[in-house]
Amino acid sequence: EGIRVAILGATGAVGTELIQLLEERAFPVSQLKLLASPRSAGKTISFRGEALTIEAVSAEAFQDVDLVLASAGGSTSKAWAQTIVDAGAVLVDNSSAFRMDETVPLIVPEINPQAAAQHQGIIANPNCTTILMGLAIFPLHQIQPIQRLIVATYQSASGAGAQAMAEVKAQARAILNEETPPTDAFPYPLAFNVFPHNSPLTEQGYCQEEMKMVKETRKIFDAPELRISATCIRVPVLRAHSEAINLEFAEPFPVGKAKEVLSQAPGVEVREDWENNYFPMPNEATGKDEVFVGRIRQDISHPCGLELWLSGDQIRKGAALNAVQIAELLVKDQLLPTTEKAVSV
Ligand code: A2P
Ligand code: 11C
Repeated sequence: EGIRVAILGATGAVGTELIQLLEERAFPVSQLKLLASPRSAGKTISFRGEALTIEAVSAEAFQDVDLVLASAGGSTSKAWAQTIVDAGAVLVDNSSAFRMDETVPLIVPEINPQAAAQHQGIIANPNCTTILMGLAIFPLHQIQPIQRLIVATYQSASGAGAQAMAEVKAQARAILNEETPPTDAFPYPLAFNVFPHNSPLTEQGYCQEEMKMVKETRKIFDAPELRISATCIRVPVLRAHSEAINLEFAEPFPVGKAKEVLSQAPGVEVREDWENNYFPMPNEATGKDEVFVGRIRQDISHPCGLELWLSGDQIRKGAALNAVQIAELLVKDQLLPTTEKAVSV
């Protein structure tokens, strides 16, 4: 009894975290299949003290599986989604492939868990920057609808995958040794540098990462007209993203009220010590489940404006943890094919 789970992209930055989270959170796994590219076939990864062998992804691998957690890139998800659904499994997909598809719920469990019930075999996990921002601003949006939102991100290397994380370290070593830094995963050296997110640019001059923050937030909040402008920047941090957010409301939003609301918001921890100028930092958010929010202050340029700052682990709440929480929601609400067997989390 339990859920038969497959992880597609099991060797990646998010995939390895998914495996750990299933174990840590005691997800009711009855069988775990680890899938990746043929390059990884035969390697082993430990789960609950047992060494599991990685298989190359194939159609047969999805037979007798109830739930697939995928984080192997958009093209891999697109290539296998129909096979997974036809095999009767539910796909929780971390890629951008299906997020804006009208038939696919896009879910942050603290924000729109109700949308899961509409699934037709695929549920999408939002982009990391969208998830982290959503957790911090949705509780405020529920008190007073946000009129306009300006955000700048400070995104870690982990968003570009495990190889990119290794590359930043190699770049730092090379630069310290006065050698040429490698640039295979990234277009430019990230160590000792920052650069605008290198996803393809759209006609309006925003990159795709920035447009994901716009479109995905509107979909998750069910606020299709919400005015959002984002600037996404890569910084030489290994695995937690930070964001500077400016919110505009129709009426002033008292800072004290915002702090009170956020201190009770699920998945959020307010962390600010104004006397010591101590606020959220990515190195302290690393490995944590919460999104840390601080520097909550009145915008001096607008009476109805609020400023805030956050840091959150990109691989955990920004990706793997949110996906596992979606899986837990599917079990709780009996939205998986096998949940008639009454498994509880
Ligand atoms: P592999 O390690 O065999 O290449 P990251 O986001 O950290 O770069 O990880 C990407 C994940 O997606 C890895 O587990 C990688 O497996 C997997 N992957 C990449 N391309 C494919 C593919 N064509 N088929 C299956 N898995 C893939
Ligand atoms: C980054 N968020 O930090 C991106 C990568 O749509 O899932 C993940 C892209 C996505 O670069």
